[in-house]
Amino acid sequence: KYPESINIVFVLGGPGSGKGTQCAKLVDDFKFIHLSAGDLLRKEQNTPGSEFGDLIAHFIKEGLIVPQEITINLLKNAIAESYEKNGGRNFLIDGFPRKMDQALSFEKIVSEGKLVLYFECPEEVMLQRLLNRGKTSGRADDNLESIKKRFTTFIQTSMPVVEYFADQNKVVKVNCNEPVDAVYKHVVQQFKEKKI
Ligand code: UP5
Ligand code: MG
Repeated sequence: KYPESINIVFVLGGPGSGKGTQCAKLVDDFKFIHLSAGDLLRKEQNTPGSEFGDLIAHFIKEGLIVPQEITINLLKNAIAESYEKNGGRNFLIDGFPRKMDQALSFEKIVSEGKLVLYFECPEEVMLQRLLNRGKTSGRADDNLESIKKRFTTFIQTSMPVVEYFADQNKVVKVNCNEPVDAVYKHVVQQFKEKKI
């Protein structure tokens, strides 16, 4: 069902570290398809008649990780769709996996990741970015209470995933506490070094 050689780059980092921003730039310059797990979940949540709408809304507001079956299915379908439509094989999977069970299931069901981009950013900086974005984003989790919960989940639940990949020498760490273009320069340099 899946192309034999799909290339997956996981893009991880705390809430507001700049995953979406950097992925958008990579799509412009490289042949990548950008799939944000959070975006897919929000889209599913807003699909009329979705049986998971309320559940997703609750987990996102509480900064908790939605049960893996839902997210993996959304990603699986999105990957298959891109492949069938235009033969896309190179994927940036943004904001996933962020819990160990997801990481292991995805490897088994879909594919291993080739590389992990890990965006490192001080919490204070991410907080300011998210509060600022919250003025206009309309995202239900861009408020102080939800942001704090997201930070806690990131440290307790998602960092072990980064460490799991680091043990396999797959992680490229990028400092995100710089202007967007400066961060992007580091990203491109890393991609060149790793021949992505
Ligand atoms: N900005 C970006 N880079 C900047 C820079 N270098 N300098 C100055 N400003 C910068 O950026 C955030 C804001 O910062 C923007 O305003 C941007 O302009 C500015 P963005 O690129 O959006 O950062 P990103 O890391 O993508 O932040 P996001 O809020 O999307 O991260 P999260 O990981 O919190 O959100 P996501 O959408 O991935 O997940 C949301 C929720 O979905 C999770 O909390 C969870 O409940 C659920 N979820 C799951 O359950 N399972 C999953 O697998 C995935 C998500
Ligand atoms: Mg994002």
